[in-house]
Amino acid sequence: MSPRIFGCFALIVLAGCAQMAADPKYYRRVDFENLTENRPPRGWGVPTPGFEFSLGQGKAPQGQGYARLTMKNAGQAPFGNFMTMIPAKDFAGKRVRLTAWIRSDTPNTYAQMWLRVDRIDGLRGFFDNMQDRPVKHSDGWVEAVIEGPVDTDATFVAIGVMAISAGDVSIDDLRIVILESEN
Ligand SMILES: [Ca+2]
Repeated sequence: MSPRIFGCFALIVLAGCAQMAADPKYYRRVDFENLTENRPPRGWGVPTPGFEFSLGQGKAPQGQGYARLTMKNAGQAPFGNFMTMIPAKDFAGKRVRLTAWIRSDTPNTYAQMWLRVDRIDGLRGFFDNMQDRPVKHSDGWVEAVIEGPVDTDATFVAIGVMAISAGDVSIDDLRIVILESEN
């Protein structure tokens, strides 16, 4: 994804993350329960041509609802992305842990969660996109975890889930926990 797309998306997201369900254990949580429209929760988006967001209902890792990132038009992008950007001011200088249930719904498609720390002046902080441990179709639902440091000069923490190699993935119960500083 180009920096320009990320930049535009940040403007959309600034006010949006408050819509994630309140839970004292989590800084943010989105569990896809009690949603009725096939569009991303407020503050989230699918900025990838050829991919769409929809709601799944039924047997889910958490509750009855989950999210689906679905490829509608093949060949428009090498991967699809469901993502948001969270202002980092509340937890700069600490560690963050992102957890979610993810599943590849299509053979030869990988589901990969990711987290990227953006710093001032375009500098890049911690980044993990599960390149070394993609979730395969045969794995079923997998609880993915990414944990890393948030720099003291961090501006945003971008998080998301990708469908790699043109296919569909499902997502449920994204949770963010802020951990104490390493120091
Ligand atoms: Ca759920």
